[in-house]
Amino acid sequence: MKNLIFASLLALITLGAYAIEPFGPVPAQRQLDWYDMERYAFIHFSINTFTDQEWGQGDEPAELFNPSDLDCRQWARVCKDAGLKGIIITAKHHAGFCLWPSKYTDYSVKNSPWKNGEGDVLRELREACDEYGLKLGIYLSPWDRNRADYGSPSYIEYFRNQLTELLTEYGDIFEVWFDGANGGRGYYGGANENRSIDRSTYYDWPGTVELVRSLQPNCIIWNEVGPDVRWCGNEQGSVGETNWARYNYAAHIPGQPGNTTLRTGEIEGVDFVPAEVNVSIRPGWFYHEFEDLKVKNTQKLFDIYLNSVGANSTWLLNFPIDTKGRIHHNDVKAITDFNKYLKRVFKNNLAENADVTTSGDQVELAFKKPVMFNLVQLEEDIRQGQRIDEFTVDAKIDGEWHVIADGTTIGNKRIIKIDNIKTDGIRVTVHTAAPEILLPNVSLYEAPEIKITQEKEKYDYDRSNWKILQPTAGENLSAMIDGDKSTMAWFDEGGLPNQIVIDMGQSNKMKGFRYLPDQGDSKLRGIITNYEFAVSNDGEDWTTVSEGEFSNIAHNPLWQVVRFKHPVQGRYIRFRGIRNSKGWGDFGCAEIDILK
Ligand code: FUL
Repeated sequence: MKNLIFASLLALITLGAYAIEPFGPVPAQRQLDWYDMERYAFIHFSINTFTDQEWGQGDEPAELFNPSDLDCRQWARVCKDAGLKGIIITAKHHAGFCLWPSKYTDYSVKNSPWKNGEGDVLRELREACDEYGLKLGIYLSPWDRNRADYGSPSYIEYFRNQLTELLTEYGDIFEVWFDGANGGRGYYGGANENRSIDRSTYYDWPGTVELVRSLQPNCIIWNEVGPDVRWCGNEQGSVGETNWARYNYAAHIPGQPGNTTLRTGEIEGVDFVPAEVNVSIRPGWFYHEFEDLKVKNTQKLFDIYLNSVGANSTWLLNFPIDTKGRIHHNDVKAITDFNKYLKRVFKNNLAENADVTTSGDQVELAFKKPVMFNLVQLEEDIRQGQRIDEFTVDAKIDGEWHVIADGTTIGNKRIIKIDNIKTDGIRVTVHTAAPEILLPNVSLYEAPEIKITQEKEKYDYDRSNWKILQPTAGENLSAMIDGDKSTMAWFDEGGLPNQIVIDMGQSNKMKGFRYLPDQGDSKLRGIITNYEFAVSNDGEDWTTVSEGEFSNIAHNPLWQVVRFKHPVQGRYIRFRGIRNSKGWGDFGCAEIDILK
């Protein structure tokens, strides 16, 4: 018979009173503090903001960094008003440009026209965060496309010197974010070549972890697989339905393709490494004017909330800073509307006045009069380990129990959305392998319906007469122009480079093109990262109008929009894939489109 302990709805019982033994790995205080933050902001701002890119190459001149009206206080005010508890800023993104005047490089704000090179974005943000009572965190990209020595040991020293600057000169830092991305090619001080590093050894992460611990022991270290917090495995805004904070930190290397444990954690894990959900309020991480109308709405943001905070994670929500140096007013409106909605949803805990009884592995709530709800919130006390591996929620309808929700893990907080239901009572049954059953706190809410206007995908030209001339063999070829984002064309004959050639049936003016990669769950099939785009009037003589890279497409497989320097005219288009995200030979295309 297991001991039964119920962290009561009515009285706050501290674990201390029960002397519960730890079960499995337990969180450090810094991780509990981090869970409590629930929602905090990411800020993407760098040289890329001024070049309209997601990833800079590292050779963009520092002179381009010139916000006309930078205002970190606006960022802090927006975040504070929206209930966000901190801000993590891209102090250095992959292009290597530094938002603070680092003494270890010239590639920083000190060589930009902004404030005549006297400015320091980190300093201004620190002050703004202090003024608004927000915590400050730092994103420092390990991959650096500017540095000539990237790939050799001296770069690690450079990286750690910069980290030391950031952790000693800008006050308390609540989280450091070491992005795992490495796309190979870069400027690298003029070498302009491909550089791959051995992810398991090159960065010597244990050394960097030790450095952070010695400088700021309370700082959370985010790296793809931990040690304090792990990535949730995608950039779309959700973690797995099963989500353990238990994880085997030492068994994983950042950047392993197809690492599904990022989403689920590991029941057998010996380390406490919860997942964090990072997602942008717009499709991209950096600001692009063409995304001004693509800001996520309340419905989308609420879904993400349920799949992050409501799924035993926290939510790191990105705001791209625009060229003025501000959060765009559309994004401000979106987060403000969402926060208002969230407040309405969680205003009344409908379980508050219920009669609560517990027995064995069950907690039962009886209502004085029937209660209508559509959200069930369960909270596990995780201080001595995350224990529950299965739960069921039943509702009493006409005197009989019916299952209304079930699942696996609960963790810090689990919120389950169900259809509206009116009932006299509910019961929650849990299972754990631990010797004591720690019943979860139970709350119920009713989320008001959100009116959504479905945005329809728009195509500038009618594509119904387009003829696919190449490839001639492959799967579902017409899917690339069928307007259905969920279907895709796929071919691999001959390997990459390989191409799509289309006859549009008439000569069109083109300002650019768009490519949508595979939208399937596996996100593995033929995602093109490097391309060439050419046009022709006769299908024989071709002019290349654009070539380049689709940055971050593997993790964020969105529409890739390419605008040509000048509009071009032609009847035939040729989209050539040079490389894909796996280094394999296949080519996938959910849609291909041109811009008028
Ligand atoms: C990714 C990066 O490559 C993106 O540019 C962005 O910073 C995102 C948060 O992480 O891996």
